[in-house]
Amino acid sequence: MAQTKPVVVVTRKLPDAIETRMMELFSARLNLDDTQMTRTQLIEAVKDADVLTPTVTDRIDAEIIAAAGPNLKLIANFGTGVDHIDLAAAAARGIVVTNTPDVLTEDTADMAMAMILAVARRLGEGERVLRAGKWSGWSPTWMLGRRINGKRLGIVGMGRIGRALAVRARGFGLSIHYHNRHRVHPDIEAELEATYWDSLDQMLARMDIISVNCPHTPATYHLLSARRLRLLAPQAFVVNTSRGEVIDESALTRMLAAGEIAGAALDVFENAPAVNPKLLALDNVVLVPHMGSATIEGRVAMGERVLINIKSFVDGNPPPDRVLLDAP
Ligand code: 8YV
Repeated sequence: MAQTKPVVVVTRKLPDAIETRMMELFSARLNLDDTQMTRTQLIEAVKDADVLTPTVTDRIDAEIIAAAGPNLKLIANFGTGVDHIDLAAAAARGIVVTNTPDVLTEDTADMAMAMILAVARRLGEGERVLRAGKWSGWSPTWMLGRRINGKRLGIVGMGRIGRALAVRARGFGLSIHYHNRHRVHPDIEAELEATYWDSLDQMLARMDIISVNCPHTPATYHLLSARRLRLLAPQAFVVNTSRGEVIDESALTRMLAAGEIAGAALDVFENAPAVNPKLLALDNVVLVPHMGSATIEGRVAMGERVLINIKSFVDGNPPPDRVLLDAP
């Protein structure tokens, strides 16, 4: 007897190859014009969906989860970060959540490295001057940045992306320091010649560059608080390719404006897509619109990961990328 295909609601436009496969495998409801779904549309969509595939731009909170019909058993997120999904509410309803780890590690680490270089060498500033027709020619003392080679990089969060960044940064002559909930395996530390700091405060005070690479969870909200930002040296740079919420963005902005921190490169923002106008007005910042994993290869690989998670689940097998609720 022919079985009906599970209804999969995909909230945003995905690469064509992924959408085609979605249509072949499932009864997929695609969003071909990529208009962000409203809350009302999301609430309506989860009523009869078997699977929801959201992205970072959808807030899947307790209210949306409560509106879900009895068929919704899987939220197969397109993306690694799941801070936009109320995991506890999903778990309470017996809804499994999956994400797409691994496949965006290298691209995001590339972006973090590019942003370290961009902010320290003032690429954005230089480009803005040139494009504005304000460049009057070379000068020995104009637009000087800071050398990367020989400096200390403090990585906050030594997961996959943190480690991939460390590999790159060593190639640029940076020494690697890190703070993480758990110390990484001694072999990895040895390979990266990485120095572990149990105390984030102690590490922050000693670094030339800080890169935020931990996920946003209740435990990491404003991890770089105003108090901790004040521990940074005035010549330090801050780079964030994780989530805006990990840094107290208002405090960071105030300190950048006051010259108490040398510069920042941000791919993510607390109220994205809105960006604090005071940040926009600063010259010593590189601002990128959440492009960390934005490669064609990465997006296709993320989509394939979503397909594998859904197919495994609907076939009755454990999906490979199940997200477990952190112990409180
Ligand atoms: C994704 C990201 O593009 O995967 C993540 O956590 O931050 C991004 O790079 C986005 O989340 C897609 O939903």
